[in-house]
Amino acid sequence: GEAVPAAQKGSWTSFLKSLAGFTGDLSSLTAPPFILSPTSLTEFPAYWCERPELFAQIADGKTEEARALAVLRWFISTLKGQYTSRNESMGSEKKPLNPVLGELFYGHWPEKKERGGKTTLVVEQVSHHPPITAYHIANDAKGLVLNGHNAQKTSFSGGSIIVKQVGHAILTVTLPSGGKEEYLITLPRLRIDGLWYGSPYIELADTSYIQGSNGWVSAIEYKGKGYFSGTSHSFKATVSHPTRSSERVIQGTWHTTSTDKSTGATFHDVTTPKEEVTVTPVEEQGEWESRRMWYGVAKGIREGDFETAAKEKSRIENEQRQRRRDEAGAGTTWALKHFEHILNDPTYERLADLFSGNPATEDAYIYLNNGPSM
Ligand code: 0T9
Repeated sequence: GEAVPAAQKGSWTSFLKSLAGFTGDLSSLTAPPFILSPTSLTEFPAYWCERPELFAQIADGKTEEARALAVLRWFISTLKGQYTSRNESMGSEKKPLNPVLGELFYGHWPEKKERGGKTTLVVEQVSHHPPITAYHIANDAKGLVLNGHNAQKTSFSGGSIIVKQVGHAILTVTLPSGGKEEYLITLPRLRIDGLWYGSPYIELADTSYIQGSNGWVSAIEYKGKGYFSGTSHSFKATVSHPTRSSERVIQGTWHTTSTDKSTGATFHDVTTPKEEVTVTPVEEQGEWESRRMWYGVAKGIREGDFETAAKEKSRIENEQRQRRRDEAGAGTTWALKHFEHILNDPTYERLADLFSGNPATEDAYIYLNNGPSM
């Protein structure tokens, strides 16, 4: 394909061949330089809050229904960033840097009147094999906390990479009355297409759910070209409550706009600019912070100096291997810094039960409330 530099065609073809019949941890496969991204997966949870106003507005909903709709609006509005922003910034989907165990990413969105207060982000890589990323996002002034973790199960089918997202997020809303609402957010399935031509892009598939403790549930169905509206990135969400006879239907494309079918009003609109997370300059970061840790690799990738990038990457990986050997020798294990791993999440269980969510239980990473002051 045209997107593949002539000198890398052979290695791209062998990469695609190694994908066929592959199941497991894709991040560990060696890919040709042109497809490498200088950004680590620990940065991805920032996509949850690049429209901090929409996040803050969840707390302003006066009724349970209004809040459930605000949660859905914020969620849908994150999808463009989560799944198309590499295409916009780098020309196609790219292979992110594979985080090391203990890697950290901190950031915030500054305080503004429209969002009540500042929004903070704490991310930690809590597992390397398989890669698992835990995150905590909070807007304290608004009483909003999003806590979640992410892993992927990948397979290859019909020329595409199929990614099942493992993990979930819980959004907790503390109301001015002191009451508490929780929302369980499950994640869509991904298909990575365009591989043959060396210009991968993501399409979403199947259904994801947002189940509120107040009974409101959104089922979001994703379709690509040729369904609902005939265009890619289409979705149809139904918002319902067990005691209501009618349901609300929202339909549109998640990377542009959607309409509330019951009122005809625009439901979400992400054609306006988003706001990237604010991060401490790399020179002031600690050695476990993502941009500092990967500085040399990222610089090499950005400048086309792949020899330096590869050398720096080997140095980081060897250091990690040595650390694991030392731990094995001393009979110790790596201690997480900001999260505690629990094997069964009672909040997940309670909320998944309300919509027959599958599986019945999941593990989770509980935030230890010890992030840096930002
Ligand atoms: C959570 C998101 C996730 C992470 C990425 C599949 C993928 C790693 C996981 C699911 C975020 O909230 C949303 C967006 C993009 C997802 C990535 C896209 C991708 O390609 C990678 C995988 C591991 C690869 O790097 C595949 C090889 C590559 C050559 C294809 C571009």
